[in-house]
Amino acid sequence: EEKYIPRNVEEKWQKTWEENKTCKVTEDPAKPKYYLLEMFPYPSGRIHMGHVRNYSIGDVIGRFKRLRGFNVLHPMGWDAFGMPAENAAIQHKSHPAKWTYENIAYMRSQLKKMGFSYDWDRELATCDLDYYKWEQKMFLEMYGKGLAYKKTSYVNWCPKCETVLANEQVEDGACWRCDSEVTQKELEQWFFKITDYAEELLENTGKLPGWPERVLTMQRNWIGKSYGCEIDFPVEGGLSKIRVFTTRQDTLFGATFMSLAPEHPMALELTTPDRRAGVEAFIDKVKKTDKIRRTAEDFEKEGVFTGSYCINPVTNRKMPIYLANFVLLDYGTGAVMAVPTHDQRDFEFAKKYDLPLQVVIQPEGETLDPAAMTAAYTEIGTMANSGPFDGLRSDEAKEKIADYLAKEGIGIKTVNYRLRDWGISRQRYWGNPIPVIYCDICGVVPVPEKDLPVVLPMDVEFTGEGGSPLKKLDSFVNVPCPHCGQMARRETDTMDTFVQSSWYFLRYCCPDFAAGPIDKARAAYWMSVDQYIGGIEHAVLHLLYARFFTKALRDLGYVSVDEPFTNLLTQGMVIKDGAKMSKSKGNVVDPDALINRYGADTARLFSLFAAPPEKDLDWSDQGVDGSFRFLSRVWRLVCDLLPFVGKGTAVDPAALSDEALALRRSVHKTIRKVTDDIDERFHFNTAIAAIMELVNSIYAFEPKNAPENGPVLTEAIESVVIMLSPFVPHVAEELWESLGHRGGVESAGWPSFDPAAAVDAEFLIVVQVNGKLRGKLTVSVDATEEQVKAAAFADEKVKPWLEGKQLRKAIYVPGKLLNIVVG
Ligand code: ANZ
Ligand code: ZN
Repeated sequence: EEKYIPRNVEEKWQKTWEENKTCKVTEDPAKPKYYLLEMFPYPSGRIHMGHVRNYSIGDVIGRFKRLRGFNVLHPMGWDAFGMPAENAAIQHKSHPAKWTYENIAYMRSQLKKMGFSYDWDRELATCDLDYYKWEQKMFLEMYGKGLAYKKTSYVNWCPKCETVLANEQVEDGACWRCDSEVTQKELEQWFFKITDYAEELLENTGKLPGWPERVLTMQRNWIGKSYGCEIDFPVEGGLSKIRVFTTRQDTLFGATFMSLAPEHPMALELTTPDRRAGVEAFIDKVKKTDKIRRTAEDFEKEGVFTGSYCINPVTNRKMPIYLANFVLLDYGTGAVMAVPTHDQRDFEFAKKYDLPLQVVIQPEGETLDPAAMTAAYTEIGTMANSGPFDGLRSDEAKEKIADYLAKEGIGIKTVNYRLRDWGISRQRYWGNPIPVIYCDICGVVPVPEKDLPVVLPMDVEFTGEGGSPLKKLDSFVNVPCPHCGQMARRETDTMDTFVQSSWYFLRYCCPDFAAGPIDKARAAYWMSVDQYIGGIEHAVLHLLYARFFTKALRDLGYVSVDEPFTNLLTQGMVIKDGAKMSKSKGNVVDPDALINRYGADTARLFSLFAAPPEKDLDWSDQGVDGSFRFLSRVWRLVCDLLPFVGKGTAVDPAALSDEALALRRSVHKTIRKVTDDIDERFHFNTAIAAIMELVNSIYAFEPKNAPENGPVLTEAIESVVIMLSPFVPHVAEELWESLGHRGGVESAGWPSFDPAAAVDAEFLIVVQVNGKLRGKLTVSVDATEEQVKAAAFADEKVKPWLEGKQLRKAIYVPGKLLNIVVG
């Protein structure tokens, strides 16, 4: 063909790949495996540029590894349960299943148009019965091991939507969907005991060198391990004690009041009758505030006095007991010994309610006056007003005070984690039913394995009111107790969609396995994922849940690895006009339009060339155009070369002209650079730039029609085509075929780098001054006359003969001789 018409080329090759199942893989023990995974999309309706970028990055790696002889598992599927399907159903009077599967069909066709090298035989959607039924089985096994359990907890609740909201769905205290005021509601919820794995999850962050440090740090902070003490404070005039958790037992002598979470179980019993009304009103108010806001640094600290006191166990000082909005029930013990001189929140609180200040840590060479303090002193210093510990450095006193408390029976050393158990109950329809039944007689009864799966019924109504429609479906709710046969009620909550994304990478290993969720042998062959690619927004939740699930499934005997993802790449965003592409900003570029105008190869090339994967990609129409022009240029080059290439035999370096040697040198230097850039750094942009340069060198090379140059030109252009194939697979296949090959680029293998061919050739230049040999220079063959002269004038042996003389002329015989004439 004369002209590069992407549509023709792309349709042809996509059809060929589909028919031949080019990317289908099996567990071939003879080949090294490579498991490549990109985070699967939510089937929202259409793919966006973020997907194009994410999946193009993955596809380069996948195709590259295939060319290098790896058995590459590169699957794709759909994270298909979730809220938007339900909202769409309410809006369009449709069904979430219909909406979801239609979206999947369209988005699948879009991904196919991009030419991604997926093994489509392994495709799955998490809303497929054949997927979620296995999750129910695993849930029940986790329940059996105590890893899934039920407890009441406070949740964000929208009274209008009648549903629990995740913290991310609460915007300024209001429901993201209907804008009603969000309240806190006590609800029975199912939890996964991720806290059982807190220590291993934390420790293993040190064993993931292939993860970005930023993500590991975020996970460590999320797990939030603190070392400290639990200390008991006797309540004045009673038998009860208040237990606090502190990481700063060195400040114990400075604790002047007590702050409890408003939801603390002792709150009301500590409240004196005269204060009851005020305290109850305060508790009510705080319960309505979401926790993220409550703990924000700039959130106004507020509290209320209960009327009771406790006793500081080391100073015997009376401490008023307050309820404070910034103390959370579910961290530590829900009670804080307040040290206003050394904790900023306590300081602000004490100032507001005029509570006493006692300094117990003095800065180096200074004596703080509590009355003059404008902020808490939170650094290390010298202990003061602390009895036997005075004069010690505060960090050393920590250990000594902990020992002292233990000896006196006042406190114990503890470790505390910020990580909470994972609440998975959602009062929603479009999700995986939690397979339990509630019986008035037998209590919580797991659905017996023989009765699995609990099928999500299709015949429900979507009114948008009154919470989950499952609740109103009698045929679903009313079931006999599997234990005693009495009528009982089925759980109507479904699982958080993060549960499905916590093990989909395991199901990809064996998507057709009918005997259980995971075929151990096949999973053992593929796991762990060698390269995982996705957005940084999943740094904690998804990536932590998936790590937890892998460990839990390991302990249930399903997998043999400890960690799911060996290497993680977090790609940057796609931005346009300085902002993330989004509908609300109106700066969206639609992939379909791009493909129709330029073709998938251009879309891929641009998104790979414009920035390295981790960086944000700045959209540029000229950049897209440039990518298209480059591909056209390669196309033309191949057409131009067709008469001269493929005719000769192997390259014989001894028979080559200097120009041919130079071209060959460029070829092999480029192979080396592109290989390193792709394999080690994922610097696709610089790899592409190097290929572009090589294309320029081939254009410039002459004479193209000399028969002896055929082999070098063939090697050069074939290398270009193979090296381009991971980036722009369709056009590369087409050019490969037109160069006379059958069987696809992949069968060619990645070009190998010949170090000998890449070595810069050098010449020995003889330097004469006034006809006499005065020096010898070694210079690169590429050196210009100017460079040779400069080197000669700077040469230590030559220099003395030029000193104090007038330069008359310098005659250069390229590659041989420089004659300098001085007078
Ligand atoms: C006394 C103290 C004095 C504290 C001082 C700090 C500085 P991390 O490091 O995050 O674990 N705390 C304990 N439980 C709390 C709760 N449920 N809600 C809010 N705050 C709570 O934080 C531990 C510190 O956070 C503890 O140490 C406690 O305040 C507070 F100069 O105790 B500290
Ligand atoms: Zn029963």
